This record gives sequence, C-alpha cells and structure tokens, in this order.
Amino acid sequence: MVSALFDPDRWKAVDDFAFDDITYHRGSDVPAVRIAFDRPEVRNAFRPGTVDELYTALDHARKQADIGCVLLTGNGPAEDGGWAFCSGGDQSVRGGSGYEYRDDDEASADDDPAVKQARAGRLHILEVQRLIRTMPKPVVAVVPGWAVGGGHSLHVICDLTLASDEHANFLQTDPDVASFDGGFGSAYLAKQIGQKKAREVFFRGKTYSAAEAADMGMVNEAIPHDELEDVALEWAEEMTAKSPTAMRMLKFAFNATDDGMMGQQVFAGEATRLAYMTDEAKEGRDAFLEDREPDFDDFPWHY
Ligand code: S0N
Repeated sequence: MVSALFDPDRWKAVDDFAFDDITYHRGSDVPAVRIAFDRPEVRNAFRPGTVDELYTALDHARKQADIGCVLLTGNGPAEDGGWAFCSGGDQSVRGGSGYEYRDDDEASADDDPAVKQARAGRLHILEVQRLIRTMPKPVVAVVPGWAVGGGHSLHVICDLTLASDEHANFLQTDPDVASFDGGFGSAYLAKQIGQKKAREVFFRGKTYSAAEAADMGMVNEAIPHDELEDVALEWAEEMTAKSPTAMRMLKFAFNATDDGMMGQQVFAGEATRLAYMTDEAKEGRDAFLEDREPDFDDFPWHY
C-alpha cells in the first residue's frame, strides 16, 4: 500500500526511476503528478538520498509538457498511526558540518570521493526549494500530518497548501535543533502571515493546527482527512484546465516581487520566450541569417 489516502485507480507509477525514499505517480485522468515522502517511520524526515530523489522527481515533472501540476505529500500512516507531510532533516544523519553522506547511504553515494566530499554538508534541500519556486507549474503541498522544520519550509514554498483538519500540524523546531532556514522558510513565511506571527512560529515553536494555519494565511484550506487526496486532485484538475502560458506567467509574476533580480530574470525569460514567437522576432532573426538590414516597418509601436 502506498498510503491509506492513496487511490490506486487514479494514479500510475512512474517507472523510470528506482526510488527508495519517495513514491512518484502520474494521474490516470488528470495531468498532474503525485510525489510523496515515503519514510513514515521517521515522520517522513529527509536524508540526503531522499532529497536527491525528490529533486530528480520534481525536475522530471518540471520537464513533462503534458503535466501541469505537482502534488507534494507524505505517505502514511506510520505503524503507530502517526501521519506526516515531512518532519524536516533526518537528525540521525546530520553530521558536524550539516547533512552528511554516510557510507551506507547508497541511494546517493557517488563513486568519486572528491565529489562525495564536496557534497557532504551541503544543504541541498535548498536546491529543491528553488526548483519548486521556479518550476513553471503550481506545486501543491498536500499535508496529511506533521509539517515540521525543513518540512514546514517546504510547505511554505509550495504555491498552495491543503491540509488534513484532523492530523495536520505545523511546527518550526529549527532553533530547537540548532538549524535555521533564513531564506524562504522564514522570510517568505513572514510575507504570508506577517512579521509578528512568523517570528512567533520560529521563536516560540508553537504547534498550529490546520485550522489555525489556515486562519493565519499559510494554509489555503483545512479539510476532512479522508478527502485530502480527492480534493487535491480536484484542485489539480481545476488548475490544469487553465491556460498553461497564463499559469506560468502568473506564477513568475507572483514570485518576481520577492525574488529581486532573479525573479526579474525568470519573468523576463518568459517574456522573451513569448516574444520569440512573434513575426517581429522572426524578422530580426531572418535578417541576420540572410545578411540584410531588418525591416520592422510592418510592426506597430503599440500603445
Ligand atoms: C515531527 C514530530 C513533532 C512528531 O512527533 P510524534 O508524532 O510524537 O512522533 P515521534 O515519536 O517524535 O517520532 C516518530 C519517530 O520518528 C522519528 N523522527 C521524527 N522526526 C525525525 C527527524 N526529523 N529526524 C529523524 N527522526 C525523526 C522519531 O525519532 C521517532 O522514531 P522512533 O520511533 O525510533 O523513536 C517529532 O518527531 C519531531 O519534533 N521531530 C523532529 C523535527 C525536527 O526537529 N526536524 C528537524 C528540523 N530541522 C531541519 O529540518 C533542518 C533544516 C534545514 O534543513 C535547513 C537548514 C538551512 C536552511 C534551510 C533548511 C530547511 O529547513 O529547509
């Protein structure tokens, strides 16, 4: 069983990869993928190999032209009945310089010792955050249980968050375990819920229910646990019926104001991509290739 909330009739496994720590499915009827942490015994904590797998699946989903939405969730429940989206970095593999690769971490071990050494201590969950942020399709955090530490940060960076009103809980333990997400996990959270509340989340380390998190503005909706994945698929169906270009431009427009020149670069890249599709751009290209002066006379100065 993938997860108690998983409906096998609505998903097909993506067989291109041999993942240990995540599961990866694409919708049977909806052009969406479901990527799930699959370590319920540790409340879906991520170890380095988990992060590598997550990045691989997300990047694969990003490149699929027929996929318009990513649902990111956590499988469960654990044997003790506990549910989790993700409890952040696996504290049992955290070394002196961060999250280290261990010899038995075969899922991500690299044969080249120099490469392996360079990767040790790297907080590559931040690369996953950037991928979620810049992928041109909505990513929905589907939170069936705990979202804690780096797992909390992951839900924060997702475009939308849908949570189980029975089992989802939101908690920032970063300063309890001497780590801190000083990037999107805190600063972008403050944009969502305000400075006072974001500081409370980190400084006091309170646990918030799904309903409280929705009231605060960091969760879009808290819904009955058993309906979580059905509703997530409904959201995906709704969003993937819309114009792909409008959706990607909107996502990058929402990002741009907070992402500085990087946000401008991503948005401008999309504008350039669209401009390249015009006859005006083709005239510029053709003139160069044909070794002549470009003739833009037919193209108006729009007002
Ligand atoms: C999740 C909690 C609240 C669940 O409590 P509950 O339901 O009472 O279950 P437990 O009995 O505590 O847990 C069940 C089993 O799971 C193990 N486990 C749980 N979480 C982890 C974990 N993160 N790592 C390793 N094991 C975990 C328990 O040990 C238990 O195992 P057994 O059954 O063998 O005893 C509760 O479990 C909890 O508080 N967990 C710890 C949460 C935590 O502190 N996470 C780390 C926070 N820090 C980070 O995530 C790193 C941040 C980071 O990577 C970062 C750094 C810089 C910039 C950005 C980031 C970023 O955040 O992305």
